[in-house]
Amino acid sequence: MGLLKLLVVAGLVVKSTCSSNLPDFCTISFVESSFPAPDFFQGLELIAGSVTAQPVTNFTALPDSTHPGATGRNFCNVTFAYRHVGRPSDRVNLWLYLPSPAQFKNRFLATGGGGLSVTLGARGLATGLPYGAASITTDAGFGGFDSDLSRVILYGSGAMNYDALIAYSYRAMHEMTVLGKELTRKFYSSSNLTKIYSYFHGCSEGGREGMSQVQRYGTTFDGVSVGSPAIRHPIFHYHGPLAQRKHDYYPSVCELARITADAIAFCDPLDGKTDGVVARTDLCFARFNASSSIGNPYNCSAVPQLGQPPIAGTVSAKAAVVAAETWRGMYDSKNKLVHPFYAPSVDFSDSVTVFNPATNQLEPYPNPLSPAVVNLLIKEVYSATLPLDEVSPDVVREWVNDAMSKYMSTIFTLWPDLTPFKSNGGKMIVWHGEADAMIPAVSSTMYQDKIRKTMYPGLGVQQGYAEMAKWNKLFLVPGGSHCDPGTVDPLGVVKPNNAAWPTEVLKSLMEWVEEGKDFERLEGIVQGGEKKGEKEGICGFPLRPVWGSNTSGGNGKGKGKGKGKGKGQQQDDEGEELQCVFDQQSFEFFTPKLDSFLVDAY
Ligand SMILES: *[C@@H]1O[C@H](CO)[C@@H](O)[C@H](O)[C@H]1NC(C)=O
Ligand SMILES: *[C@@H]1O[C@H](CO)[C@@H](O)[C@H](O)[C@H]1NC(C)=O
Ligand SMILES: *[C@@H]1O[C@H](CO)[C@@H](O)[C@H](O)[C@H]1NC(C)=O
Ligand SMILES: *[C@@H]1O[C@H](CO)[C@@H](O)[C@H](O)[C@H]1NC(C)=O
Ligand SMILES: *[C@@H]1O[C@H](CO)[C@@H](O)[C@H](O)[C@H]1NC(C)=O
Ligand SMILES: *[C@@H]1O[C@H](CO)[C@@H](O)[C@H](O)[C@H]1NC(C)=O
Ligand SMILES: [Ca+2]
Repeated sequence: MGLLKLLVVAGLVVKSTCSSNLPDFCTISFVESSFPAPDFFQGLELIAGSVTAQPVTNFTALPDSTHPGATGRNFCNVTFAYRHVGRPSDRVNLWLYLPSPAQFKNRFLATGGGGLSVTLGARGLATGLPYGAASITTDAGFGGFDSDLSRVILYGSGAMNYDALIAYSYRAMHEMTVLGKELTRKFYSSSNLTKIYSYFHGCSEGGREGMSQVQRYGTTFDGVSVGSPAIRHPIFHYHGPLAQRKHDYYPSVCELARITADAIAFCDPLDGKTDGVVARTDLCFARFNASSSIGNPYNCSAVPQLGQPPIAGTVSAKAAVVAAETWRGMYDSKNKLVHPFYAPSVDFSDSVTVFNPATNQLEPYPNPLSPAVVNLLIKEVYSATLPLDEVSPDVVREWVNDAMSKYMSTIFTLWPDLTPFKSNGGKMIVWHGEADAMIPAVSSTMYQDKIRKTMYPGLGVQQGYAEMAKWNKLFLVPGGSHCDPGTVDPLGVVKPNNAAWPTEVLKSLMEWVEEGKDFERLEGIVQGGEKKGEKEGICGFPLRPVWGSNTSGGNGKGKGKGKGKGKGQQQDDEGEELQCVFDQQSFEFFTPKLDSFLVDAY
């Protein structure tokens, strides 16, 4: 705390010696004069003549899922490139938005990518604008900001480009951050005493990139915001298609959507508040039985992107079996868990089927990321196809085993000792939509628990988490989907979400880092319904949400322990309070053992 205070005080000595007129300093020569010294980062050399710099004025950053947007932004739009010594054809492009001195708030923001890309380009850079942060992104040397790992990972089938692999895994982010921080300091002629706070923000693959830095370079960031991290890369999306094949039934997305709707209707009130949001997927998993959907009607218009004609019918017993099998998680032939599960209230967007007009039948359609990752990283071949016939849970287990032995030190981002980050005073907020259909929320809870067990072995569960929350907090966002509060399901229906979403996670992080403003619940903004726009807290794991006293009748004052025995649905009453409670069964639900693996795989 003392150190933090000191840094905050130092941060007040904001002094800029350069002109505050944007066109005056947003020039190629001024940017070149702000370059890190040639020996600043050994092994890297800036590419002469690579700089571009253009002043941008009165720019509007549109609101995005994790920032509120901003108007009237003035910044210098800069790109430049560097190469690794000894690799003359190498070119890594960096791209920065450097706010005008008047708008710069002594903040640096590294941004991450998504899918197989390490950059979101302009969309990611805009994240820094509302916060007066110099923001930066890299193409990792993959050939431009619209390229990705799939274009460079293999020199040819069987010949892996390990430089690209390592760049993607962690190294490109690190180089970008170190160079970007120094350039930022020099660009604003900041004195050595001025604290420039350093942040990371990213979701999915971007979240993994942030985690890779926390695990490896504990002193580069003061604050890190990690959303739905893809830390178990390569991730596999085969549980849905395999469940369908096992029962030889390929339900339409329409039939599956009906089951999801039934699950949400059933599970919504279990959290004590009937608002269309399932805040307790653990209770939903334990109690909803897909059989209860059998016979319920569905009727959907065409889904052109899946080639599907209009379809109507009633939920079949086979569809119910397939749904239950999908939710169960992936089990191997010895009935051991290979892949974590999804809750019934999470939509089936990772389990869609496509209509084949040639056979007039629905067919399984694994998420294309799976064959891509398996072909490139496991089989090391350039191929777009991977027949589902070649896949089974036992095969998936062996892929994970192979991938672990091959990539544990690169793309698997699971190192559980974060002591250097903690010791350096780093703060981390991890957020994960509880209804994420791409990467199950349980992936983040399992990793969080691994950190807890590693770093606080002597403490009990709740005490361990309480200690860890001083620098590392995980929030499961009720109803939240993958990096986004709302979802568009495979039917093209935008799902309303009446829950809070952490739109301003960076604001919470910056206040925590810069002002020492600690918090238990992450501030979210209600996205829909009557309370749209209002602030609402999100519980920190392992505590779980319960609304009000959750007793029958639902008119309680909301002061109970959330253990009420009443039954029946409860309406959302004014005055019903959110409580965050520890629940042993819920905790166990979120920390399963993937016992298909002899090594502690997850
Ligand atoms: C800035 O942009 C807004 C709309 O985007 C416009 O209304 C305003 O006039 C602009 N201001 C200046 C100084 O150009
Ligand atoms: C920033 O510069 C890049 C590269 O020159 C360009 O593609 C992009 O359009 C610029 N962005 C803005 C907001 O001017
Ligand atoms: C700031 O730090 C750099 C590198 O340590 C040093 O070369 C420089 O003299 C310092 N400047 C001031 C004003 O202290
Ligand atoms: C679900 O309900 C069906 C029909 O009532 C029943 O046969 C089955 O055992 C139930 N499954 C579970 C897991 O309770
Ligand atoms: C499905 O919905 C359409 C449009 O609302 C309607 O015309 C049609 O009769 C419905 N089909 C069935 C089988 O209910
Ligand atoms: C809320 O009450 C219902 C009905 O008694 C119960 O089934 C459910 O478990 C309760 N939820 C919590 C979180 O305690
Ligand atoms: Ca609810």
